[in-house]
Amino acid sequence: MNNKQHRNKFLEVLDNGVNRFADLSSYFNKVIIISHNDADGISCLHLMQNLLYRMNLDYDYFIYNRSVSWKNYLEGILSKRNTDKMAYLFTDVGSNLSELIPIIENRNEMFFILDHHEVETNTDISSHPDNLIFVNPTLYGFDGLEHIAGATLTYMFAKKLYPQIIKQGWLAIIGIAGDSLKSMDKLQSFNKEIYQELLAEEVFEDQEGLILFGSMHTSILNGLKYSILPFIPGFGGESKEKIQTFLNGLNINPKKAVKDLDSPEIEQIQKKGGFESYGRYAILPQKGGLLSFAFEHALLLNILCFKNISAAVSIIQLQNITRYAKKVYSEYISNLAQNLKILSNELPRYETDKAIFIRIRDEIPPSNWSDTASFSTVNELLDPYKVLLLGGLERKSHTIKLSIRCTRKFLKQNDYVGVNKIISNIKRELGGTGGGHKLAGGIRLSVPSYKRLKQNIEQYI
Ligand SMILES: [Mn+2]
Repeated sequence: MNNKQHRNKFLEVLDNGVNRFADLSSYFNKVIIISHNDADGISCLHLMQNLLYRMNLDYDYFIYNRSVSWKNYLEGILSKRNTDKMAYLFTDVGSNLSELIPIIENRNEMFFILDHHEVETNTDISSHPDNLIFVNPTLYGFDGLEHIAGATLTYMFAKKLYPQIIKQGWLAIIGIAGDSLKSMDKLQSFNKEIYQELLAEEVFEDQEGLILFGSMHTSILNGLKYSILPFIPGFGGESKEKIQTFLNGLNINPKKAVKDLDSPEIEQIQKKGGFESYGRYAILPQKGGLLSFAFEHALLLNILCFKNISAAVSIIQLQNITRYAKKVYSEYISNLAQNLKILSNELPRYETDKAIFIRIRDEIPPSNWSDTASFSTVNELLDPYKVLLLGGLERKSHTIKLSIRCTRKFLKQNDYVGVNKIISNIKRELGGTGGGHKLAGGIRLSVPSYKRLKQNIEQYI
């Protein structure tokens, strides 16, 4: 693991993909885009739609949410005509090559896959079918989360075919903000390069200040209460009165917008509040309100992707948020802040050397377990050197549903044995269903299996 980055090799593969697409494009009757159901994926989709429109290509799109196998999913999408005059263009999805190659092999269409998710290990990359162009920077030592978002990759591809796509570069900024979960001064590699390139082109604005992601668009009072990155213990999910008293004590108007705070105020808030959160963030000046803040815009898309996918696909083109989206967003953010507070203060836990079990009864509704687990890990609310297993009894199936999360610190300390590996170890011994990625996944277990897991967790890590 941790390969040296083969930058030139990757750029060569990208160029080759671009050239193949350019050569064949006048021959294609139609291109079908398939993208991921998250902010990054929706940003990729719009970049591609823009590109194909400019190239005068007819196109259609589908969103893949990974709840079904590629075989079942593509059955409903692949055209019966099976003609080489069509192309499929995957963005931010498509690295499950052991599932996809057997399908692609039997087709006449061209398949272009631009993805930044890790490729399943048991696939032989050297023996791709001829009709597959596979561009994935993780094969050349880049990290899909830290170095290159799906939208960064898609933007790089599109720009080589149509340089004026730079005007749509704000879409890449949304993808980067949504996938990296960091302030923009911490970007690395291609994410950083593209960010700086687009900034120089004045496609968006970069600002510096107090970072309260999730609530950058609101007042400092709401910002402290509803910030989810960082989640600030002592403020997050606390009462308005408590936060108001704190701000009044500093002579800061609680209604002052987060973005309007001056340096002395920001310094005071951090010093007296006992936290540090200062950095850079991206603003999309052509949009208003919440949508003008790249992180919040991306988070809204992520939320809508689960609630109402067509609202997600359409809102990215709007200048202002709809009333419906605003309601969905504020409900989500206030629930999450509340749940993170409950998780850090109230829930009993069972800890071993390498794991933390948190059993939820009625404190947090099951639909929120997964995001609560994710953001508690991203914020390191618990020991980052332990894997988190959070969940409880799911009444309808009478099984224990667990969200499993770990940090990069944990991966480094444990020979890169991540959540997906732990889940397959558990399944082999204890049964159950589930899966995931290095940092996040989930499993359903019978109650007796869960008890055994709790007793012997170390042997699965
Ligand atoms: Mn992505």
